[in-house]
Amino acid sequence: MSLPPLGPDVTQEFARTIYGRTPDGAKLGDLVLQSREDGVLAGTADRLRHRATVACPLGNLEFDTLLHLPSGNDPTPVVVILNFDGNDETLTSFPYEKIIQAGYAVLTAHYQQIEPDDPNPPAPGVRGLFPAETWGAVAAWAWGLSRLIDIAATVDRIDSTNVVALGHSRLGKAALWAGVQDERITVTASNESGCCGAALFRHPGGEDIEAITRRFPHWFVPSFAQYSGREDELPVDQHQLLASIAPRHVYVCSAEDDAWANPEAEHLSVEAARPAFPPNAIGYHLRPGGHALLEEDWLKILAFSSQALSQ
Ligand code: GTR
Repeated sequence: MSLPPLGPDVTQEFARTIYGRTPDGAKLGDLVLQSREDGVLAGTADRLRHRATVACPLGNLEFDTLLHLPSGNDPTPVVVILNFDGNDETLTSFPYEKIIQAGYAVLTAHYQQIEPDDPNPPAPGVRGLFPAETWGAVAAWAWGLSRLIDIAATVDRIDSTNVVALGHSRLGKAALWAGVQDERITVTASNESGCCGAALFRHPGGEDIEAITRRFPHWFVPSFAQYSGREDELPVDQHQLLASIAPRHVYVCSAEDDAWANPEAEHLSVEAARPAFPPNAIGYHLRPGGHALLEEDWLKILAFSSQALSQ
């Protein structure tokens, strides 16, 4: 396998070929508190729900956020993460108690409130609110992570200089693209992000460009599909995406039974990117089991992040 070399910044090349450019020019407008509850174990955290309005060039995007904030006066680092099934579902799927114990706030929103995951969406998402941009849904979700950081920056008890951007699977792809573009992200973490995430295109196995662009044409710029079956001709590969985040921190998670996300290609990508990073600034784990964001993944990501943030 011969990989394109690490070297000059190839962010523009990733934007042109795969994701599209994530535009600037949106401003957080209203952030309206909907409710405040005792969250997790009573007394250890607050749970706040907000309705956010972001002014975009062609109109407003509105979405709901859910924030878990450890009690106390000390500013805490924050994990920003888009979720798959709505904010309330995270109350059972995210290990909030352990996350709070580890000293992190978590700010989340439902990814489809940012951009529908649909090649022919019934109603447009944020991509319909910017004129004349060509960007795929992955780039739109990355935009959503950046808006969560804008929101986190308005909360006194959040240390918004210490931001972990995390995503699972398709949202892991979005977390990586956000990590490349938004320098406020201290640690970028992708969980089983696979093809167009952390995995090398040039290491065969799992999902490939033909499969991903056939099933999910809306995730990328339309011209990306021309590389179906022509992985070797792509001007970039994903170790360069990881390296574009350096010298900031990156953590990649794989699962042994998740062949579709090609754990070996994710690991090789991390190793190929490693020379771009300061010592210990890129981390990786491979755990047993299949495709899911488990408590074990969270805890390993947070352990890595705590070490990174203390440097
Ligand atoms: C799969 C897709 C992957 C991955 C996954 C997910 O169907 O082929 O690229 O993103 O969905 O998001 O769960």
